[in-house]
Amino acid sequence: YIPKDNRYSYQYVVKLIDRLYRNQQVKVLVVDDSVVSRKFVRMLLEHHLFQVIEANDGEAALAILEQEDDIQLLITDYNMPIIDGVELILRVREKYNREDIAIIGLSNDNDESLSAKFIKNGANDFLQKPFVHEEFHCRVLNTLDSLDMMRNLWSKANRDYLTKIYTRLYFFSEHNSKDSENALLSVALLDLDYFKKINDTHGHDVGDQVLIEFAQRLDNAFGSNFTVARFGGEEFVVAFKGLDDIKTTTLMDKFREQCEANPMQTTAGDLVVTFSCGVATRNNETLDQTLQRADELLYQAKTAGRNQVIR
Ligand code: GH3
Ligand code: MG
Ligand code: MG
Ligand code: MG
Repeated sequence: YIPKDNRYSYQYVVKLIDRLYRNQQVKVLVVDDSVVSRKFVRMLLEHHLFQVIEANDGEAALAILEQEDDIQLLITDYNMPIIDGVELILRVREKYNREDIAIIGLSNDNDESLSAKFIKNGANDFLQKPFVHEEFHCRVLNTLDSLDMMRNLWSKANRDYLTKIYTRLYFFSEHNSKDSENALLSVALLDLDYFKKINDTHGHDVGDQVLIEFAQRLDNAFGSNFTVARFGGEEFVVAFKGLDDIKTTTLMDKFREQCEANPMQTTAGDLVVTFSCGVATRNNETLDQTLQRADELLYQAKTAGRNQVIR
């Protein structure tokens, strides 16, 4: 697989070998109405160990995308019956962002504006047929590299580095959209009680252990049905979609009791950690305003003696 041509840099070859290992896990969907073209692209891809899936038209491609999870790259021809490659890309991009799937357009059409058309409508790259094999491989490699980079950046932005639960950014991107404005939503804002004392008494590292353990407990309790995020320092937030403040408070209070009853195991020994919580339901207002009200209730819970949930 290593190009014999010495014009390829050492770095390129290293990159190529590294990719060959990973390519075996990468699914590529090849869409072309011509069997010959499809088989040719398949052959090039399989030469680099990719998993290849074929579709002979746009509709079939859309159906495969529905069924197969995690197709990383879509390579599509332009001229096809019913829907052409550009139309296909438009439809794919309605559902899949650039961090979900990468797209390369192919065509032997002489239309000079075709590459711009493909790229403007959501393709990452375009190749004019016939092409040199090495160019095909270089472009596939570059496209997948940028997909990896994008996915990497997204997961860094969405997951908190210390606790691994969602970030505040993710929380807002999930629940701050216009179309979710009228849906029933309650938020619970949690703040650990006397957390500074844990840091001061046992050190920052033990404080970190508590944060990790607490985040894990919260995520285990609510993460599979609701959005659980770290809001900042030792503050956490849960979005209870479809629940009113009464149901939310009941759930949160049960969790509070469990927390109090189960000390956390740390390198400084078992520690009982409690939290205070404010619960508010969205009521014709922005998410910020709901959180503001939850924060006021949280403050009330603190002044009323901590270790309680107030709605
Ligand atoms: P209260 O019951 O009123 O909430 O008191 P508290 O001590 O929990 O509140 P305070 O806001 O005074 O302290 C929060 C502390 O959390 C201060 C900060 O140093 C610490 N903290 C914030 N982020 C981290 C972190 O990532 N790791 C550790 N170990 N500590 C953190
Ligand atoms: Mg065609
Ligand atoms: Mg705090
Ligand atoms: Mg606190």
